[in-house]
Amino acid sequence: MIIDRADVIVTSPDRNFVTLKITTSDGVTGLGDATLNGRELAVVAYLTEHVVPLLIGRDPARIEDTWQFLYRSAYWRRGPVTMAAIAAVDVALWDIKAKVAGLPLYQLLGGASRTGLLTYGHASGKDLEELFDSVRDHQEQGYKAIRVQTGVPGLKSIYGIASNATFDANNGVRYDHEPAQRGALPNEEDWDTRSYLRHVPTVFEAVRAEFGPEIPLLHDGHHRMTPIQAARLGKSLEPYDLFWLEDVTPAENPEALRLVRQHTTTPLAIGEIFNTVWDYQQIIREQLIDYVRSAVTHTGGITHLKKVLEYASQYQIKSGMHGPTDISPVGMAAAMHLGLAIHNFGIQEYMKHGAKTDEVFEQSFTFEDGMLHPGEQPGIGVELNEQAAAAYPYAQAYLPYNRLADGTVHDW
Ligand code: CS2
Ligand code: MG
Repeated sequence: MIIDRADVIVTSPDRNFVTLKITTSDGVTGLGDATLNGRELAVVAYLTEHVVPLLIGRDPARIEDTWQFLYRSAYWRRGPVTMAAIAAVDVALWDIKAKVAGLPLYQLLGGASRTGLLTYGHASGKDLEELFDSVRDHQEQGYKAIRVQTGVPGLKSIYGIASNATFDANNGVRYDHEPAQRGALPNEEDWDTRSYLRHVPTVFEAVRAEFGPEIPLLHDGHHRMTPIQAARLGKSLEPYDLFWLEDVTPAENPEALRLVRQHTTTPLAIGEIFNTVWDYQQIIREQLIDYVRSAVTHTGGITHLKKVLEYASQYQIKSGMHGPTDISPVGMAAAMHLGLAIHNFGIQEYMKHGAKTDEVFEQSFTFEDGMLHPGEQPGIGVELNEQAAAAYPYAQAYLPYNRLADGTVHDW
């Protein structure tokens, strides 16, 4: 059996997705997610022009060898585009190997280490009333853990608030916060860290008063604070016992987390914009994080993220895989198979996709009683309806960016 063909399929049901479909000479197919939000076409070009020609004729069973070949023969290593392209090939080959074995993928990764995957959903509101409604709505959907994002008085639009812009963009269907907005240019948003730092602790105080001490609560600082501001936020949120505080400060500077650790015991999650184990070496070795946030889609696939998580397990650091809507159902399924098999699973992010996306990606994974499960279908358990996909052509979309009151560009 050899790799006979590889197709790069771009579709935009509720948002843009890039999927690699590998087909073997025996007609077995495998899917891999290569969606890089707001830069989708860069990965399409990398795959189409530079990777697909190298795959034809290869033995699909040699996954590790193919990974090393694509990583080392490129000479130019790492980075979001390269590692999303390699991830798509990797997951598609694991999908094929599991189908050939007639087993759900998690069985090839060591079998199930748990009955299901604790999951968190995104509750948000520009004010407390809207936020409380959103928390209740997610609890009714079955979520046992809730990420809380809130509007900040004085700021027009802010990351993570579903009611901001997404309503109209989806024909009036309320849809979880979809950060990438369709259009020729990125939206500009405003930001002020001091008003945010004053406001967020009051919101968590109110949420705990309303919903009690047990429910696991998470918050995403979304890369916006300086190290000392991040330390202050972590400390001010300690009374509210967060499950984690995510991306408190831009991840490029691992030293920053030492200062944060000095001041707070609030658990820290980092890594959704990381692409390789080398991004994690220092912060894992120095015990500066508690959760690895990488997604399979952005970290070189199952082959590489499994190595990151095995390294993390030596430091009792757990997984907290990235699972927003810009990770396709293929990427989500891959994350679930890995999450079910590894020992150091922590929690899985899960933003539900829209109806059009569910039409394009036929999924066998389940979400019951707040737990995800990849299902028992051979492979990863997701198939692509190419006819439906063709009905939704690519639509340019960008993530927003921030400017401070004085016009300075700031982390979004
Ligand atoms: C976020 C994402 O879910 C999260 O934790 O950080 O929504 C992120 O903004 C998007 O994935 C960017 O594409
Ligand atoms: Mg995040």
